[in-house]
Amino acid sequence: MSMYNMLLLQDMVSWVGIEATLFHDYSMLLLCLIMVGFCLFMYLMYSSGKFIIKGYSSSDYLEFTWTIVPAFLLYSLGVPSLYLMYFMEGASKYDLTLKVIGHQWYWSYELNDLDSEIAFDSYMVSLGDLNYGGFRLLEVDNVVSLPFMSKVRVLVSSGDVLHSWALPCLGLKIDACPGRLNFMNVSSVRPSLVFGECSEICGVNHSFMPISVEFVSWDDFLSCYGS
Ligand SMILES: [Cu+2]
Repeated sequence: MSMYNMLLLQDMVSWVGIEATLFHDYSMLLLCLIMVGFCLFMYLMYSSGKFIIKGYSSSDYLEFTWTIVPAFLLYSLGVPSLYLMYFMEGASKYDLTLKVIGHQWYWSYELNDLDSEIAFDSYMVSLGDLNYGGFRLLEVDNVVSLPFMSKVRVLVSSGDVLHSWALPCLGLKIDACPGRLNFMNVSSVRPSLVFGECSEICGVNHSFMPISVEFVSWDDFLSCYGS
């Protein structure tokens, strides 16, 4: 989860998140190389006393270079970006479906694949009720349990206004639109407890409808929901 003085992304628990982090690191590396290369080029030109426009006008070689190099850089960014986009869409097969509905200002969840239908609301734990060591503005009264190393299809909608179900540790952000069903596949690679918040300004208590999901083994998941 996000901590004080954190500069980089959070530790990811899903393949999508890990791939997104790798793409972010790769893009930053490319950006730094371009910046360093440009500064070095300018310094060498300046220090060698050849900082003269005349020498570079009508240069076929220069025009060829400044066309090919940016094209190659864009290509090297575009290919992994497209790969990541299709990877996020995920597989069509899934083990479980979680339905998420945003309300002003809480989340309600439904699990319909078990023996009995599970439906519950998840409200933020207020500051006065927070246990010692609990995370302020992130703890909820009903944590969603999901099995790890499983493909969970998350269907997201809203009962009133726009919300967004976002869990940065999973590299996940799904808009909850009233009258519309958005979906994404969620899969955690390890047991974990992840936190998120509504990421679409939805009213006066927008900051007070956090999301908390724990990924447990199948046995713990089934015993948790009594199936
Ligand atoms: Cu909201």
